[in-house]
Amino acid sequence: MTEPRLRIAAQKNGRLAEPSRGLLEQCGLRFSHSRDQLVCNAENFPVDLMLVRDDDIPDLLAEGMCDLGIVGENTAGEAAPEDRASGFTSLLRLNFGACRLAIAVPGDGKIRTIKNLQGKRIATSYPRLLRRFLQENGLEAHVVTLRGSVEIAPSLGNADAIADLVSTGRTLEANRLRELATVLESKAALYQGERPRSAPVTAIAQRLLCRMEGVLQVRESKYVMLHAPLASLTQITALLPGAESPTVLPLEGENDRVAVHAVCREEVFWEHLEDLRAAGASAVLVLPVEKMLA
Ligand code: PRT
Ligand code: ZN
Repeated sequence: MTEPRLRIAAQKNGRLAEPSRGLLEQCGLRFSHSRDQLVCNAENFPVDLMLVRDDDIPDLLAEGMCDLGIVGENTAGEAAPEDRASGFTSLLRLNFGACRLAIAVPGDGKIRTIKNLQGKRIATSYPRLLRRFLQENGLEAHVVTLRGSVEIAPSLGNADAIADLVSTGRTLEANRLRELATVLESKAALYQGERPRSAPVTAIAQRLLCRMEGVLQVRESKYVMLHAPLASLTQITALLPGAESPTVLPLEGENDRVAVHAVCREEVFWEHLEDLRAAGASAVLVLPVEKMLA
């Protein structure tokens, strides 16, 4: 009998391709080099990585052709704008692929507020998310669905406004477009198909999810060690950013000072250290955390 394996779909080429694979590698998965293949097998973990177009991932999840998928919330949201019976659910928001689906209009035009969109033509590759936004705002507009090059539609006279993905805003600027409203803030996320799967595959998914959560947490986490006067212990532990129940240890030969060790789950800035010192802390050490398993 073949060993059960978990199938994960990720983008083959494009903005999410490298970070998706990178995240899996940070979870300890090692892939064979065959980058051009449709499926890449992890050598040291029961995972097969399916490399596909990002737009195909929602369907692959819904049809049960993969168990997990990494895709932008914009793509998943467009496939299932009403959050109902989509065949997949979000498990974890990831820390890459950030962008927003924004409505933009010609900078010198008459459309100044979203109310002015009433009756206008809006070009987009995200018709379902856009229609939901218009409906929520009590607007009726003509949605023009385009597959690409949405940003040039206004200058070609094909639309009065657009709804497109924006990250730096440079593309809008280059096309003399001004952002008017945000339809959706998006990041890449890990999704799970809702089809039932075997217990061993579920267990593999759970193991991977734990590692992924650990990887995401570790990025900001620091291990902080310091010496604190007993008298200001409460004050000092309160100053540790994002720390839960620090460890307090006696210091050899000292009755009025203790050592404090804590995992800080938020970024530790110089300002935090200065505040700690002002509160009486000394010998402050901040160490990186390499791995974490909650
Ligand atoms: O071939 P395949 O279908 O897999 O790829 P694709 O061409 O559909 O997708 P790709 O690789 O361009 O984007 C994949 C995902 O990356 C998107 O679905 C988003 O979730 C995310 N993402 C993050 C972005 C951007 N940022 C982004 N800036 N996707 C597209 N853009 C576009 C933007 O619309 C503009 O045209 O990139 C251009 C530059 O943006 P600015 O604002 O920096 O100028
Ligand atoms: Zn795509």
